[in-house]
Amino acid sequence: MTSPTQLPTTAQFERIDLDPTSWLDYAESWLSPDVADALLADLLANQRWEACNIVVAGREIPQPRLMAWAGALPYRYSGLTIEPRQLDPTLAALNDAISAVCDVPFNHVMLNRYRDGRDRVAMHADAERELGRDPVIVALSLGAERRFRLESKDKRRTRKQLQLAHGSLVVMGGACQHRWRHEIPRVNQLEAERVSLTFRVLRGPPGWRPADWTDRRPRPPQSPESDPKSATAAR
Ligand SMILES: O=C(O)CCC(=O)C(=O)O
Repeated sequence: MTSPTQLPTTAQFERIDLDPTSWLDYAESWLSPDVADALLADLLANQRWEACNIVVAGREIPQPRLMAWAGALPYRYSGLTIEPRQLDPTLAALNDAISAVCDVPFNHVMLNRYRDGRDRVAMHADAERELGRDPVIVALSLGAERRFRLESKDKRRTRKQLQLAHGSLVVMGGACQHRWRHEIPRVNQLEAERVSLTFRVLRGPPGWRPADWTDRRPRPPQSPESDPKSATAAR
């Protein structure tokens, strides 16, 4: 188990603005290489990694990666309801440290294991109602460096990308889940494994929704530097 005392409770973030309302914060070296190596070995050896199916266009297909879900509540996405396991001491220590770093009381962790470059996650947004409006979601990356690609949902389809380093944290914030999608694309000739842990605040069980939820996002406040065409296209 990774000792909680080895986990920093602050991080040096670089801010990457995606649009006037959506941003990423990236900390390339949140964990030292030694701590990141030990944590990766611990997670590979001690977590129960599951192959889960999702439903796409009415057909059940295997997800191209292994995963697990930890916290108190089940999570439902893409036709899959995944039952939770308890946060074990390693996951609880990480959850506490990353909650302190971001000043957000995370309560659930999704674990993804990309066995090699063929494993991936397709373009999607984590916009389930149970996460509430504008959820902050943080990913800790361990192991092989992989490309993180984002694409805006408006008709411009603006693209951004960054490489996620071993021991790094990336925070998706603001309207990121409502205005952008993200993916970890397949890469050729990569044999090394990668594990990512994404920390989320789940506000209720599957089907829960905030009292003020509407399926359309209110128009963002206009700022002098915002581009009016982009604000219109994003609605
Ligand atoms: O592996 C990652 O860094 C991203 C995972 C992801 O997109 C997700 O859990 O929603």
